[in-house]
Amino acid sequence: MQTNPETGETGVNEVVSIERHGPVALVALDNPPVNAASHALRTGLCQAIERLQDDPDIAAIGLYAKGRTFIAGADIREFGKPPLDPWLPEVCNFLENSAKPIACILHGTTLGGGLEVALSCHARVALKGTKAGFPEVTLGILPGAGGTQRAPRLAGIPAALDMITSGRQISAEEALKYGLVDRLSENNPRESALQAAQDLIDGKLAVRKTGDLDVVPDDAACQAMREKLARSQPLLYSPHKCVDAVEASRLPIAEGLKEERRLYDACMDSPQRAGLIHAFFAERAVAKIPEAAAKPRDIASIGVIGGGTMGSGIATAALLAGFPVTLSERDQAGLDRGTAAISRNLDGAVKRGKLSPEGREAILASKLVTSTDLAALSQADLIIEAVFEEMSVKREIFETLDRIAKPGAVLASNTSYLDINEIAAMTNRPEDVIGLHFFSPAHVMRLLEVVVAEKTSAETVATGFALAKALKKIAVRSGVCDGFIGNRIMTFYKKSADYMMMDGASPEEIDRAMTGFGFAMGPYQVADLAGLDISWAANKRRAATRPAQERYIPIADRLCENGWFGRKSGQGFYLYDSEGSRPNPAALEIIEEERARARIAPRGFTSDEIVSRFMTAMILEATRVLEEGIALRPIDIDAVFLFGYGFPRFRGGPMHVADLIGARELVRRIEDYAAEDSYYWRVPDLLRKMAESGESFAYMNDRG
Ligand code: 3H9
Repeated sequence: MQTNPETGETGVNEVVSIERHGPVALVALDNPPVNAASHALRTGLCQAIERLQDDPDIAAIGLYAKGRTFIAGADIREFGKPPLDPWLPEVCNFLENSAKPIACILHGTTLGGGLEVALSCHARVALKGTKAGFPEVTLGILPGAGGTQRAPRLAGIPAALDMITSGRQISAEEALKYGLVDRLSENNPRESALQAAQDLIDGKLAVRKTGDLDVVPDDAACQAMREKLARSQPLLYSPHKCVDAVEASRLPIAEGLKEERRLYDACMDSPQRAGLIHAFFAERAVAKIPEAAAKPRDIASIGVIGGGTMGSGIATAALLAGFPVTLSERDQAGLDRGTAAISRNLDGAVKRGKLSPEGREAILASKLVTSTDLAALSQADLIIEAVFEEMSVKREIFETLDRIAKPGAVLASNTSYLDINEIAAMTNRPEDVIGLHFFSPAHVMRLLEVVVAEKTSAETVATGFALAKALKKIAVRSGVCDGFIGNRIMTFYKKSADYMMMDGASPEEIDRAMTGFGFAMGPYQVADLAGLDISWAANKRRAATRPAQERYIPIADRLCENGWFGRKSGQGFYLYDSEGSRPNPAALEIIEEERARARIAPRGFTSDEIVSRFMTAMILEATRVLEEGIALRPIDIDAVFLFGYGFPRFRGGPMHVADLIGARELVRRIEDYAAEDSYYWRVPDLLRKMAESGESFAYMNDRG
């Protein structure tokens, strides 16, 4: 390999180089964007260290990374593929056994395998601002390159348990406090590496082999963590294995590493690992849109119209991200309600530690402006309408905005189902009009559906995505249809639950089956929380256009007729009081009455059947959404449900689940259910084609 005359670096391979400075050798890693420990990085690192072992001129090695971070973990893209030697655990052991002491410099986000590499070196220096952690548990695995054995040796079992089971990132200062690093530095990575290696030689930094250190066993801490996880994460697999692995650190290092490997392999084989890694990539894949190359417009100020739950939530999200916001309402009373809601939302942010009390005061004093006159929005760069879901109301607003908004302002509607093409046509600038569909509470939920109408310009779409990024939300591109991606699919699968309820399953049984599957809440708990009156209004609106063949279940409407709107009125499918919630006997009576009226002899449903029907319905409509081009790829639908609908992350999303079930089996189920209702249960063409060709949704993601 050649030496670069300018830097003095000798390349070992395309991502690793060596630079000599007297008795110090610097080994630099350069594998953008995050220096993931890919096969090339592992090979190059081992070759570099090996080359220096017998070099009589070298007394110590400084290991650092170029770019924004030290190694951010194993290369996740290699997971699930045949392993390529050397494995990261072997690399770590090799580093630990190096005859030449190695000082490692942590910077950026030193995560997972990156932290494990660091812990295998003989001394560690963290740059100020470094974040370190073991996020493996969030991917359904555990630190499998010695992290579960070396972290307890340096930081003790309680700290290691906390970090490894939570995936929490700690600061450089915390890492120092725990003993995971030996000192902090304010220098750059290369200079810090040079200094640290020289200090190893001069005895200013102690040379320690982590594997040689003793662990203080702590059975009580392990037991307490097991009990905590059994309560908080009963469905997850890997957190429990993390505890087993950390507990094994009481063994001699070689035996502990063997046990770690066994547990790591078990996690790797679990379907939860595949689901969680799919979710990791889903979060990032959604940004790859046809408009990605367009330049977003500058957004310096935001206007929000409507101070109800959604409008105040959107305003809060924008304020928390640092935008000045002008809130507009019809009258002063509306503005007062909106301002009070924003102020409560900010209180919540203070309580959750997301905002300081002074920050809250500063926002309310200088970032929020209110007005009953829409003209106050004339200078806003982006205006989001979040008023009553009625086309005539929207018309009034968008015609006014067309007159008063400055040229180039993005005009957005937060409508949940109305036609954005129709809204865009109310203006003379349809290219600036877009749907920005937030999820309630808008300052908390991460999903933002960016609804692209026929004439929306690429710059406007790119601006929607840029806004989402600024608000730390996950934007998913959706085409125009009733309910867009999420609500359209939800409206459909919710009917499958209603049919089961009518045919014999209780709301509680259905909710229990779906929370057992991993949903945060079951469909009737969600309905009660959202307010049954919302779907009651939608049902009434849709009644005129409801196809004659569609089976209609009037149970929720009957609850509403009694004034039972769910949680907010104290009862719905459940009764709510100070002791919590329990099934509402009056609702069960109404269910019985409706069954009798429809001459249905109720039958039992197992949890498996409930989950099967619910998931099949969800996948069925999701396939139609894909077929119609409303969603770009299957993975976009997964992201919508993961980040907007409480879909269990470890299951990866509905389309990931669909691939696990298989198209052929899904077709078989739909045809089976169609024997009772051939209107609702119809096989989408795409699914039938997939069943015939053997193609998967994952294949469509890869194809883009
Ligand atoms: C592990 O280490 C296992 C070991 O214990 C045991 C092994 C035996 N691999 O997030 P960003 C890509 S498990 C491959 O947008 P940010 C990412 O997909 C691993 N690719 O940037 C994206 O690509 P694209 C433990 C990765 O600044 C690009 O890099 N480590 C990896 O917002 C930029 O990412 C983790 O779980 C990876 N490890 O955030 C850390 N990481 O541009 C996972 C990122 O094509 N990573 N990419 O879409 C993160 O948390 C964030 O990416 C990070 C940067 C905080 C590093």
